[in-house]
Parts: sequence; structure tokens; C-alpha cells
Amino acid sequence: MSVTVDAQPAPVALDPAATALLVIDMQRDFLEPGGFGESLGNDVSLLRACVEPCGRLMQAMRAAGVPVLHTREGHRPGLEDVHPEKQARCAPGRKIGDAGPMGRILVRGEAGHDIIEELYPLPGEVVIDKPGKGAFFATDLDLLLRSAGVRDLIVCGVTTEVCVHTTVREANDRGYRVLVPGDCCGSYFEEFHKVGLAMISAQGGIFGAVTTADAIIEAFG
Ligand code: C5J
Repeated sequence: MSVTVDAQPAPVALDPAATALLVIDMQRDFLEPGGFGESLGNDVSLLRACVEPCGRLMQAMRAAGVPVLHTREGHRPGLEDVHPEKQARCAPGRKIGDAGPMGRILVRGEAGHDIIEELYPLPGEVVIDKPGKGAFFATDLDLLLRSAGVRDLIVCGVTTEVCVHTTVREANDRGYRVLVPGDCCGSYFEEFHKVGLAMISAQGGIFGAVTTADAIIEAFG
């Protein structure tokens, strides 16, 4: 039986048995001082607002039996999977792989690469390590979702206009129905967050629909 979630541009009917929640990059490197986000000149405190609703949504989805998957952006310790263009866009002395207060910036296995304590995955939940912005690029996410019979994807996390957006667009192209709870997403740029959400739901929901944590929780409750 489907559940209907109030959303923009229109309510969305989700099949709970074919739904998964995908939480994008809620890592110390993006949300805490001293990591990748700050190394790019951002005020990381701006991402805090989405942590509480994101945590509530994760708990509700777990209670409803909906799988919760997590992603982490980061690179191999040898940096073989960092392309030169990405590296060139970093500030000198604060490049991917350089030492920082939370270990080497954006490198797998380092403290900064880990997910923040408040939203830590439960044992057994899937964690996808991705080298790019999108969660499907160079990962086995699509295979895992299709093997589990998932067709409806709730996508949240950080940042709205970068890794969340890229993933939502990729998911839409792959045939998933995508729902984005906007209050569970965060950006270093308030205007990008707003416009990023508006871009998803515009034009009749050109590549998804936008909702809130509470609307999803109510529908699944
Ligand atoms: C960025 C991300 N912003 N997780 N990564 O570089 O959005």
C-alpha cells in the first residue's frame, strides 16, 4: 500500500516497501571546523540547522522499516582517485590529502571523513564511499538499490546544490522517483539552498519533488 507525502509541486505516493532514505555526506569534513568545507572558505556552522530534522527523519524511517543508506565523499589515501582539476580548485596548503586538525583532508579513514556523531550509521546500514559529487558515479549504489527493489528515493544531506543536487539528478535519470526533504538539506549559501530546492520542484517537478521531514514522518507514521 502506498503512502502519500505532501510535497511540491504535488503530493507524491511512495511505496514503503520500495523506498530508501539516502543521506548524503553528513561528514565532519563538511560540518565541522578544520575540514574540507572550511578549507574552501565556508562557514560550516551554516550546515547545523539540517542535522536535527535529518536525525528525526532517519529514526522515523528506521522505525518504518525503510532502509537508510549513507554516503561519504572522499578519496583513497594514495589520492589515485583525485583528478587534477578537483585538486587544483583547493586552496594552497589545504588541498585534498593535506594534513588538517581532523587528519588528512577528505581522505578515507581519517577522522574528518567520518560521519558526524549525531547521524552515525547503525551497524549494518550501507555506507557508500564516493570520489565524486554524485552518489552513483564510480560506486555500486545503483546495483544495491536495484537488488533491494528500491524505486522511490528520499534524498537529503549536504550540500543542497552540490552533492545532493548531483545525486538527485542522477537518480532521476536512472528512473528513481525522488523526494527531497528541504529542511534535511544544508548549504553554505542560503540563496543556493533556496534556489536549489526550487529548481528540483519547478516545471512540474523536472527531476523530483520537495517536501519536509515532518511531512514524510506523518505520511509513514
Ligand atoms: C561539496 C558536497 N560541496 N558533499 N560536497 O563539495 O556537497
